[in-house]
Amino acid sequence: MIGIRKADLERLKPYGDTMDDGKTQLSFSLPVPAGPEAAEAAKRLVLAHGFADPMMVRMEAMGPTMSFFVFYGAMQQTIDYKNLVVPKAEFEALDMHQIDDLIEAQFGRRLVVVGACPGTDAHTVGIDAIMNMKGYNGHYGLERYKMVKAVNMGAQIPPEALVARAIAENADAILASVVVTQKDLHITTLTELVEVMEAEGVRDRMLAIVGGPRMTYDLATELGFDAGFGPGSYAEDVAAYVAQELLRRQGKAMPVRA
Ligand code: B12
Repeated sequence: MIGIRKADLERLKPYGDTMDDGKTQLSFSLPVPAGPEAAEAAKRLVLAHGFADPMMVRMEAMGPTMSFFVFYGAMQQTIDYKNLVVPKAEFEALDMHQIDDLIEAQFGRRLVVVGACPGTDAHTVGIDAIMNMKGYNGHYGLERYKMVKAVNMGAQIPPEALVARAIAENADAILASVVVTQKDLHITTLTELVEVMEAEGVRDRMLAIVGGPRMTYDLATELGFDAGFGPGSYAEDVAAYVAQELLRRQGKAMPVRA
């Protein structure tokens, strides 16, 4: 068991095998042949980045003109973890049964969510992980929830079609999944989605939520969404958020659980 003191949290740095050793693994390639000069250049680059005690643990030739390195070094910078403030979706974590019970007790009806990969994005695995019955990584998807009606429109859905379906279903929330971020394509698509919601007069009527591997809460809210979910999120995260956020908007507090 690692003893963490308050002072450690104010000056947090990576942990290798002892507190505060700062040990970090770095890997990179250089566009020069592997050899003593490449190794020295790599070491100096690691030092120049402020890592102490650079140790090369691997140098591999990647063809005649490229070299690949793995280094260990001791990071000198620290972060004040104790006073870190990170904007994020605020909700109490609940499991599927607790969420179903909460919805049944507080809303007395199924909540409706309509999801899709908007625009040209063809990556369905993320939205399926959240919505499909079988879910992902041992976490059931929204289709499995007794008190959620989950409509998954799939990939490459124009924002207009997604909003039209959400209106037709009288949805409580729109769930968008964006994976491709090349040339900021996701920004264009998500901005369009919010604009369509506003043009249809439904932006205030339903939650707008976006997820994806490069999505953050900050970026999502900056683009006009209510919340953003990144890698490692599961159906219960978004379902707990949706139910609790809708309750908050009705001026109701999250009931204290026994
Ligand atoms: C599978 C895959 C494909 C498949 C997709 C098949 C399918 N039906 O989905 C195919 C082959 C079609 C494909 C195509 C392309 N791909 Co691709 N693909 C991948 C790959 C290997 C895996 C993606 C994946 O399935 N991840 C698993 C899921 C579960 O993770 P996830 O999406 O992050 O979802 C989780 C969270 O983000 C979150 N989440 C996601 N969505 C949502 C939504 C909500 C509401 C919430 C709450 C949470 C949430 O919850 C999920 C579970 O925790 C990645 C590389 C990689 N290893 O990640 C490249 C990758 C995503 N692809 C990439 C690219 C470039 C493309 C193409 C443009 C390639 C090309 N030149 O044609 C095309 C794009 C086609 C298009 N129009 O979109 C790039 C994207 C780079 C970028 N940043 O823009 C990647 C990163 C590969 C790379 N390193 O270059 N791809």
